[in-house]
Order: sequence, then structure tokens, then C-alpha cells
Amino acid sequence: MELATITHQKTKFYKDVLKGLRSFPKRLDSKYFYDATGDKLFQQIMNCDEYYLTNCEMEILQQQSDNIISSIKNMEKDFDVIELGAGDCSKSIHLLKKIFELDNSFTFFPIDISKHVIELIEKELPKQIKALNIHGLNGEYIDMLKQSGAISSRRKLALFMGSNIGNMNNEESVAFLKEVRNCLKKDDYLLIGFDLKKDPSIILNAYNDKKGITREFNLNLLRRINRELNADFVIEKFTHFPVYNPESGECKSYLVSNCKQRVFIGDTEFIDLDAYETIHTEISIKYSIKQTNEMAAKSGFKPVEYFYDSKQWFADVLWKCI
Ligand code: AVJ
Repeated sequence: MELATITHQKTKFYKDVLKGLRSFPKRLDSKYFYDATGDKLFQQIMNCDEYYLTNCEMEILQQQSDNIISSIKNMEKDFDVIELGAGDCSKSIHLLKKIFELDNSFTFFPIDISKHVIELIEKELPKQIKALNIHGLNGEYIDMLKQSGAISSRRKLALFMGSNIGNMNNEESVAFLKEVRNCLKKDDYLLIGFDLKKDPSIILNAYNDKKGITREFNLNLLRRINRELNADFVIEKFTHFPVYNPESGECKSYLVSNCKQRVFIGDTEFIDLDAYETIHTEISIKYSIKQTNEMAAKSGFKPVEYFYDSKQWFADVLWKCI
């Protein structure tokens, strides 16, 4: 990466951090969790007993990829596949393999905010599907989605799995989905993952695992600010505290300041925290199917088919662009 790009990214990170920590209530954007350490911690979260989301969605893709593909009209020709937030592709690989059997000429565009993740996909995926056309795109979802459209005019199947949509509040997600819709064409498809409402304690435990990995994941955001922006957060002075509201379906994670403190971000700028003041770091919304249908309608999509795991804890829903 060019130096100018690195500086620009740091500047945006720096600006976002200062703005968020000077707001009331304080907040940090969860997209900043994913540096190299955050990527690793998230991999560990996915292996936690309590974090059911990955297993549920894995089951759907392992067992129902054929059904997903047969719900897509004319999937056998002229489709590209784009994955928003591809991660390690361990779920989408099942679908990609089946699509490859139908038509090996498609291009897979994995999009991820993490450069490290894109490099890994480009290295590892050809080992599993030889001769797969891969074009990795490192950046923000919408920018990269536009790029993929400029590179190829084929029809598109976009994947937005893992309930990543849950990291946006309801207003943001409709605005975002409208943008996604505008990057696609009529009759293109979006396969979108939703974590569903269920026993509230199961949900809360998924964000408060016994081994404390989610805690480390949350605190790593402060460590990252220390590393990259030369800040002096004392990690021990913060508590990881997730809450789940079964009415709104909002699972929110906080870092709570244990005491009144001043934290320097770089040499000159600082922020003050009161005792027990909160920093909101993440929202992970849990949905009812009715709510997801309303989101589709508001953003220019029509639900075509619903794919559930055997416990019905998670749904991958196939939406068509109208
Ligand atoms: C990757 C956004 C789906 O919100 O469940 C896991 C991230 N945060 N544990 C989620 C996460 C804490 C995850 N998503």
C-alpha cells in the first residue's frame, strides 16, 4: 500500500475516534475491531461454544446450497458472485463449490475491510477450488461493490452473510441496503444472513463467552487505538459489558470506564471519562422474519426464499432486486 493511503486511513481512523469519544454518549465504530489482532480474535469467537451464529449458518450452507442455487433463476450462466465481508469464506465456500460445478467461468469478488483477509483468501481459496477466478477487493462495501460492477457487467449474486447487517441500526441498514440495491441491477440477487430472535440468555451469552474472548475482542479496540494513534488507554480500567434488549432485538456492547480518568490520544489531544461512563462499541441486532421482510420492501428487494438452520436460530434469505 502506498504511504499516502496509509496516512489517509490513519487520519480517518484518528478523526472517527476523536469524534466518537467526544460525543455523548461516547461511541466507537465496530468496523475498527478488525485489525490483524481483531481478525484473529474474531476467528476465535467463531469457535466459542456460546457463539452459535457461525455454526447455524454453516449448517445452512453445507446442507442447503443446492436449494439456494435452484431458487436463483438461470444461475447456470453469466453470474458473478460478490461477498460483502468475506472473512475466511469458510461458509460461502460450500455455495461457491456448487456454483463452480454449474458454471466455472464466474468471477468471485470477495470484499473485506481487512487487507490481511483479502490476501489470505487469494492465497487459500484456489487450493480448495482450482481454477476459480478470484478478484479480491479491499475496502468499504459500497465503494468496492461499485468497483465490481465497473469490472464486470455480468449479473450478480451478492452475499451478505453472518448477520453482519446487524452491526447497523435499523435506519442505517435500510439506507445501506438501498445503496447495495443501487449498485445492482433488476433481477440480481442478494443472499442475506439474519440472526433471529430467540431465548434472550442464549443471545447474551454469545457476546459474553466464558473464556473471555469477546471481552478481549472488545478491549482490543482500545489496544488498537494505543498502537496506531499513540494513545494511553489503561486496559484494566475498562470493563466489557454487553446487554441484550429482547424487545428491540438490540444486543449492544459497551466498554465501561471503572473510574474518572483522562486518556491522551497522541501527544496533545485528550478525552475525559467520568467514573462508569460508557463507550458504545457495537450493536448486533436480532430480527424477526417479519422485520426482515419490511427491510426488503423498504430497500427495493423482494424475498424469494428463506433458508433456516435446524434450530431456526438463523436465516439466510434470498432477496431479488425489483
Ligand atoms: C461479525 C458482526 C456478525 O455482531 O455477532 C461477534 C461480530 N462481535 N462477537 C456479531 C461479533 C462480537 C459479529 N458479526
